[in-house]
Amino acid sequence: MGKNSETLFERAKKVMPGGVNSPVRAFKSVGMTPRFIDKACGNKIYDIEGKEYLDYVGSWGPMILGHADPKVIAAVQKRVEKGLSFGACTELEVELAELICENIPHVEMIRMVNSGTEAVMSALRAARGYTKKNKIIKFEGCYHGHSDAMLVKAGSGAMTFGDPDSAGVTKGAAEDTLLARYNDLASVEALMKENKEDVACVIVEATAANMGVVPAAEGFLAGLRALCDKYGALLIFDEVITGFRLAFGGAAEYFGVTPDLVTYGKIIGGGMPVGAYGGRKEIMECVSPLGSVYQAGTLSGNPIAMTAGIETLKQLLADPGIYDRLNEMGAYLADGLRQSCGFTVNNIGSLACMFYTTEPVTDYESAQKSDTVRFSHVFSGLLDAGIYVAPSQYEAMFINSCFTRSELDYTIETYSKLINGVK
Ligand code: KE4
Repeated sequence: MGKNSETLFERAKKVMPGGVNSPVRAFKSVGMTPRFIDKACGNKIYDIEGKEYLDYVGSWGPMILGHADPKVIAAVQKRVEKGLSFGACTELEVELAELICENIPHVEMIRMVNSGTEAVMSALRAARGYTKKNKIIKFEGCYHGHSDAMLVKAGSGAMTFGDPDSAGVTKGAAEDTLLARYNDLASVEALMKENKEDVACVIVEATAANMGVVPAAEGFLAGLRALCDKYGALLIFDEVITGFRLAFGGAAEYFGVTPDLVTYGKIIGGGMPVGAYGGRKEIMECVSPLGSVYQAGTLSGNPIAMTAGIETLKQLLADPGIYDRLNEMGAYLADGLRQSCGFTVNNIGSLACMFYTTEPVTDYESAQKSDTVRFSHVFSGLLDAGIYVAPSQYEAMFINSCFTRSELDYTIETYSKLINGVK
């Protein structure tokens, strides 16, 4: 019998928890068998049976240039001939760090790691080490990877599976994590007043994209900046999704608000495992071996991953118009879906998300008003029509630079048929 997603998934479930290496991929919230992907090119992915899909996941954000970008592939192919990993210093990690520090003013120094989770975990440790304070403020529905302190009312998969607090996270690991409401500055100030001067930092997705897409409201980020200055806390922008996507300088550039620290992932690696954290020099200088905040990684700064990241960021820097094009496509798709389907569609830049509610969605609570059963029906119909979106309501649609207007129109028409047809 030929290989197909069903047989592969049965094999996978025998040897990996839930048959996957990351929960959201299991298609559990839509009650379907996940598609096993064989290859991808541009904005298309192909499953193991050769079916083609328009890809609005793009590996959850990294593939802003499209899959298998020829220049990225060529650079990686050339580099692998020199060896895969040395566990030693290389010129490539310096080049990627310089590319970022020279083009993003608020990143004076940066440390490469291997995932967004590691970037966030390390940035929080640096913030606590630098400020000598303990409490962290995060926002309900925001997801910052799976380090213990962040798995409290997290978004993304945690929200999808309805277990906002993960098993295995001890009370001690979570008790210094304080929860505020997204887009609600009063909820932040209340926590800061309650915890006196013990708040090390506020960490925020500068546009939430793990409870579906929920842009920062007017003045929200500037308000966080002011509160952090008032109470002596650091402001951390988690730009794992928004970094190099909303603008080269990410949400910080897009909104014009300067964080003290920033975390990156996804696009910085061009599809290879890379995360990073960086920011003000005086803070980053507290990181080992210079300072007392320990953090390390065998494959951090891996030469192949650095190569993919360098080539990706170089193309973004060489084509600043890409952001206008991406943002225009995002707005076009969102307007088309809004007008033809009548549901709430949030959009910022090349991120979009339809919620199956007609109410505004501005935070964790309102995001949960979406009819996820309706979501599942439409998801299944989209897949049949060759359109691959995230298998969860609480994710984003990612548009990459390879999309065409006619593909966006096809997507809008398909959504409209599925929704208007299923009324
Ligand atoms: P990773 O450890 O998955 O590289 O990054 C964690 C992370 C941190 N911060 C933000 C804002 C993120 O969105 C993420 C990870 N994003 C999810 C998608 N919502 C990754 C997909 C998955 O978990 O499989």
